[in-house]
Amino acid sequence: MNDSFGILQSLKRIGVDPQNPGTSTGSVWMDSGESHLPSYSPADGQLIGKVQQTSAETYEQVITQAQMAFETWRTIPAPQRGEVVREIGNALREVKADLGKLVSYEMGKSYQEGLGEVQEMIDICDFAVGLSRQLYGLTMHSERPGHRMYEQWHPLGIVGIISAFNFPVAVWSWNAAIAWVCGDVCVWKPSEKAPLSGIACQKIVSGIFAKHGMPEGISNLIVGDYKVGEWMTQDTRVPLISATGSTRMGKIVGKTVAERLGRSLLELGGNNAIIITENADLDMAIRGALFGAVGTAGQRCTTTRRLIIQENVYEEVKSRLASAYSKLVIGNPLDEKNHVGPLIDQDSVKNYLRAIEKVKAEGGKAVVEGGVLEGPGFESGCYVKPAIYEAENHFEIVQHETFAPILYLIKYKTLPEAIALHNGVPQGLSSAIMTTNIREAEAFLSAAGSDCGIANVNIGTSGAEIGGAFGGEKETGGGRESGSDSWKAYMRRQTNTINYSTSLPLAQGIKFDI
Ligand code: UN1
Repeated sequence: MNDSFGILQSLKRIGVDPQNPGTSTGSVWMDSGESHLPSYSPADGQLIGKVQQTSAETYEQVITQAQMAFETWRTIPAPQRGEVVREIGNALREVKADLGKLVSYEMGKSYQEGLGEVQEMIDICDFAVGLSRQLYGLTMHSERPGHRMYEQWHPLGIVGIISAFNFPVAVWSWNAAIAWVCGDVCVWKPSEKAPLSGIACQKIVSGIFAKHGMPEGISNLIVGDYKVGEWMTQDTRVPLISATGSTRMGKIVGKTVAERLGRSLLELGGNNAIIITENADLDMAIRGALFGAVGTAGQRCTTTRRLIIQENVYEEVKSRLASAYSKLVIGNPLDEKNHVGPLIDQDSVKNYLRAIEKVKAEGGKAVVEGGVLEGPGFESGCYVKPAIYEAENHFEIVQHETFAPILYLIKYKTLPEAIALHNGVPQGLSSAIMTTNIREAEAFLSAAGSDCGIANVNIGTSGAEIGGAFGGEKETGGGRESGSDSWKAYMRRQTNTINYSTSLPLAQGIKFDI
């Protein structure tokens, strides 16, 4: 391959071979006998490498090893588990440039965003290290004399992680770093659209576990399509499935896991909006909307898809956005002069084109017309123009998440109307209001305001920090990952009552004398 950006060197430094097994319990990589999944870069259409898919048999071996590893890992004090995660964070610091480049090349986001994604991994490791000394339970006052009551949090077991192509490494790390300090072991199925990034992470962490003399099976990798995912979602030996992806996928995963009364943590589609009021600082509003809508080529679950704009500033916002869009440079994501890279693949380009056709058929008007780019530099066929359409919130296409840089402009008169439009979609991930008016800001954040899991003031919808709980309501699935007390999803709670008296009084004052 033509390697002007030094990808081969980066792969080599991380230890990723162009032809890799995809099934691993850590240092051990298994030959499954299955076919290889090719990974093409959307940046230039070239084949980066191939990853062998997991077979039913090697899946069994992974789960058996993970169960065994759990028996050891859960007995290691949490702060010592944190120590291992600290070193994982340090290893990531060392490979940040190489891993960031691989993510950028395999997935198509800009190199800056690739680095940002690895930074999120480092940050969550730091967070998890601190957390390893803070897995607090409450103490309660027993109603009985001579009794003590408290709760403690125990590890769950195997955590199955299904991640999406758009954050091919960070979302795994939000789950894995937290799960590990909690005493769980992880089985990760990375997106089949970015399997090499998964291989790279497994190579990076397995060395650290081995160095600490930890058993094989604390970090496991399986590769394949939905069928491989299904083995995990149906498997009662996997008490928690954390899945990130489309709402369609989440409904299937949620149902399958619920049928066996397992737990699922779902982080699904968003249809995120920014309300721009007449009191907004428009410089900030334009900047926030621009990055929110075109960053990662519109392929974040937190991407800004709708702008709900007060009528007095509508025309100004529209024309300033159009002028900002005209300055966007689209091209190879590894070239730092470019702002916008490609979509993940040609199917995604088709979805983008279908959405544009649809919004126009429903009466939408182009402010910045979309289209597919052709010619030198765009050979992969995955580069599209970020587009803007004036639309109405009830349009069928506006109600859907299209994973592409398409922004819809919607006009409003009053704030209650704006909030109703804002909440009038099936998804509920991220949201923002741009205003310098404290009444408007607080109304948006109130119980009667945004119905999303994330609600911001004067910043865009994307780019959440790892310290907060990440996730959303309604069709976004309800799960929370990453910061705050999200760790509780990865543990089981146990209430303990201890009688240190010499009698056995019953609760609720019940007498049972014989
Ligand atoms: C995702 O798109 O699945 O808030 C995650 C953000 C990033 C994470 C996005 N920190 O945009």
